[in-house]
Amino acid sequence: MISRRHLIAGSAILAGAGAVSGRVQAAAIPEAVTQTSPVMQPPLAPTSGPDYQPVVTLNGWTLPWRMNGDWKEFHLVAEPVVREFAPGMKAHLWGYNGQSPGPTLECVEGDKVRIFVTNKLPEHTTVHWHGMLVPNGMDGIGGLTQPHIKPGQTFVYEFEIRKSGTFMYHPHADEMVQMAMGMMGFFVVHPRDPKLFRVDRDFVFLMSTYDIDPGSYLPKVMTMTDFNMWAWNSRVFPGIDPLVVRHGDRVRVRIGNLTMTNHPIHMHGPHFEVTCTDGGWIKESARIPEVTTDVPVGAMRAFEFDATDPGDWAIHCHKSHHTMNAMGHDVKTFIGVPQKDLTKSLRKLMPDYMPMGSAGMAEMGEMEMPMPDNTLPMMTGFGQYGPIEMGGMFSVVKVREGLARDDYKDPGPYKHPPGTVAHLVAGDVPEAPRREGAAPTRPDEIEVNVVKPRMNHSGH
Ligand SMILES: [Cu+2]
Repeated sequence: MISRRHLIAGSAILAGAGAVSGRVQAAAIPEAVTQTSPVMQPPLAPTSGPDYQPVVTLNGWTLPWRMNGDWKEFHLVAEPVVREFAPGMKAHLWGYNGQSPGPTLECVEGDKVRIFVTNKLPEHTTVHWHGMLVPNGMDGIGGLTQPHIKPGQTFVYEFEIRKSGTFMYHPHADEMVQMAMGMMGFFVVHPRDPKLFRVDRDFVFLMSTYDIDPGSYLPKVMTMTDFNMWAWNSRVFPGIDPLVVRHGDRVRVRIGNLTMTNHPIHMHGPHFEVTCTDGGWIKESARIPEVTTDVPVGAMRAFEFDATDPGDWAIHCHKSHHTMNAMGHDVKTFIGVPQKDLTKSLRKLMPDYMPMGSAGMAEMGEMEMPMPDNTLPMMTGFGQYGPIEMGGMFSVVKVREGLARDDYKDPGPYKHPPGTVAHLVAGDVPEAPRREGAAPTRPDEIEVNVVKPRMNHSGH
């Protein structure tokens, strides 16, 4: 679904496939490649310069470039886009080159890059290269380091890349609105030495949050804390790609956080080490083994692991509200409340009132709730054993034997070896023996004693 916006006669060379030379091409703006499908595109292997293992952007893609002399040229277009968050729900966002987030930019330490930015938004914008060491005038702060890019204008940023690592790009103009609308992307810089920090698979995704009322299409840009769509690359579970990994691979996951709260990312299965922040690579002797890493606001964390154990390993934000979707955030807690009579009286006031959650909320995972159009259920997704009861920031690391080096296709559910799955046992549960004088444990046995504070008048 790549379309070519405006082909420039004779210079339509993509993906660094060859050098463009001559004065005419040097002055021309390269074509802007667009991608509108939320399907993960294959990694873009380098065709010139030092070798590297290209990254894979979950539900996204890497922007092709062209070589112009020894400059690597990219063209970003800031524009309104339609993004599908998961099948059944689309949002009207702002992004780059057809999508939110924008395409991943990939370079090598020492590259000279020239990035054209065309503004097709209804208001001005800029691009800031978050974490990158650039000349001050290339830092992209509207008003402070450059004039704003007005609608219809194209600006160019030029700098030499001084340091490898993982960076981000986003506007520094009307930031609250433009980032709430989904404007952001990844900028990955590989080390010049191909052997340094080499991995077999390298995944990237950005975290973003939106407040989109059920049944509507537009994020509420004034929202500061109470978001209802917790997204990875502007997708929510079950719309987020699995991280497909070959058994034995060394794997890196790079996660950027451009939301307004921190996200403790927890991965089941193999333990990992955080190996890189926006500020650079962490020395091996300073790495700490983890199963959860907090990704602070306005920061990036990259972690690495060896895919030692085959299986379907969950990866998710550990703030449990962040693994839920929009519908149902206002549901009241009714655990333990018999709702029959309550429902009768509430229905007099609200004919559509639906009792939920007397025994917890799990029933919502299976429920076919009547919902407005363009709305996802609060918890959803089915696995091979039943409803997964998740949403938002949740995906699966799928470690499999015998995959091809470059195979990222969803292999389907993991086939557990016989006898290795938790299972039902037959028989009655014996009553636990009660010790003499033991404290009551069942709610109906607990007596509430009100103890009045003892007043000590004696000394006064
Ligand atoms: Cu979170």
